[in-house]
Amino acid sequence: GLNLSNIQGDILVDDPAAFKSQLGSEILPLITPIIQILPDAPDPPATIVNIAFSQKGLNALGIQDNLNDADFTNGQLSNAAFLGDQTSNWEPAFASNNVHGVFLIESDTIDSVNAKLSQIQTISNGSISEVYRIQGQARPGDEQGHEHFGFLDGVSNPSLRGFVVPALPGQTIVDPGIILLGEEGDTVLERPDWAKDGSFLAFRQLQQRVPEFNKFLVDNALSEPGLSASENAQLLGARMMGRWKSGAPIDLTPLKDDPVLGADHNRNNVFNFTHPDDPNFDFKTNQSYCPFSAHIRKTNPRADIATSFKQHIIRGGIPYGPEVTDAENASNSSSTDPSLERGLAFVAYQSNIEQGFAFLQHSWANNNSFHIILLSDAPNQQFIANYNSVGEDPIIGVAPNDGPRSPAGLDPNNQTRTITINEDFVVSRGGEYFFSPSISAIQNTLSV
Ligand code: N7H
Repeated sequence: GLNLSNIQGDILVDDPAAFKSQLGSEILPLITPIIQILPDAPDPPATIVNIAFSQKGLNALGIQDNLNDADFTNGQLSNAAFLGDQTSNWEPAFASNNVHGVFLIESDTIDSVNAKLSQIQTISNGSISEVYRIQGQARPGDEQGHEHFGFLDGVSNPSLRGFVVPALPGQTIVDPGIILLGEEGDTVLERPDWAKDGSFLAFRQLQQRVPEFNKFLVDNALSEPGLSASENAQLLGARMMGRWKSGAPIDLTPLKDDPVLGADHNRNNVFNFTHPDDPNFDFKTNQSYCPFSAHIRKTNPRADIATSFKQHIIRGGIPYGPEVTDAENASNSSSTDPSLERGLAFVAYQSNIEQGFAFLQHSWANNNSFHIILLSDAPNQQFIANYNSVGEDPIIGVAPNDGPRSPAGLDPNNQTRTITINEDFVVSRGGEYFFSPSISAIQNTLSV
């Protein structure tokens, strides 16, 4: 399946007894196990239905067990300040902190998604109510698979050791317990038995201000000799991201895009920023290939950390909202019309939210100095260099008090220069933390 359309329906459980019995009988056969939902899964079904519950939702179902994840237990609203969010931008459904669960429905067409949704509505017969819905949609034509800024997404995700399919060249292999609870490598030992093979789903509605992003690239175009003004604007965007729009990593092709490389899954992750073949290249100081602040280097520092690390997530988001309109393009600004909001319906799976999504956002993306962050459980896992004043992630980073961001290293010819970014290109509209259970947990625990 291609799973180009997607609906996320956030629900409230109004009649727990009725819902639990429907969950165990008619809803259960519709649910796709989490292992088949992970992006690398070999044979995803044509229509995927995932169900996940917030802590409030587990409480509503009468589940007393503690899953031992403080971020999950407290909910995403309590984590908002830590993540750098302005809760004034949050969707009321998330800001009111009363979502019990979420259905994620994905398929090739919106018609099949809607058909599955009405099937669930018929089954539930009023036992649950929908409090919020986001409709994801792949972008049209050649932009399919690309997010709203125009970059190919879903290029790099870790693979689970011993699970799913063999890793691709350059793909990070992690212990399955980094993503699935109760598996080898889960850093939290006390989990209820039924939680095994479930995963925490961090959902975020991330608005993207596309005309503003494009204008920023033009206004701050780099000055690489031999490139046109528009190529220099694209170069800036690629250095902010760490990849070109095609997905080609700038660490392998620093000055121009290479769409063949971008599309080649056997090559597009074969890099780790170190360039061992070049004896004159010191990756601890030289940002000529990839800035330390680039989005993909901030969120997955690869060889910048001397040993393997646990701060990994599996992403499975999809764009939402319409294409940029001519009027928005002409004015270089996003419309305030809510029906024209666009962005990424961001989904990250991990077994430990504080070590996964929240760590990447808070301690790496939002952190001005990408250095000597002792990774919680292993004091020897340090960054090998002191990357001082690297600046925030230019895509998703948030500076203190939402002030200007100042990533360094974006200009390959003047690597200590910082480029000030006075506005946010990505605005968090909030979200929630959910637990996506295994099929047997639904069958034997959540529905009884
Ligand atoms: Fe990012 N983008 O399209 O601009 N991201 N991201 N992300 N991101 C990645 O490697 C994007 C966000 C990660 O292993 C690519 O698949 C956008 C958050 C991680 O090399 C692109 C938004 C967090 C990786 C984007 C957004 C992350 C990654 C390259 C918000 C975590 C893999 C394609 C609207 C806190 C890094 C790819 C690696 C890659 C974009 C959000 C994390 C193009 C638009 C909130 C771990």
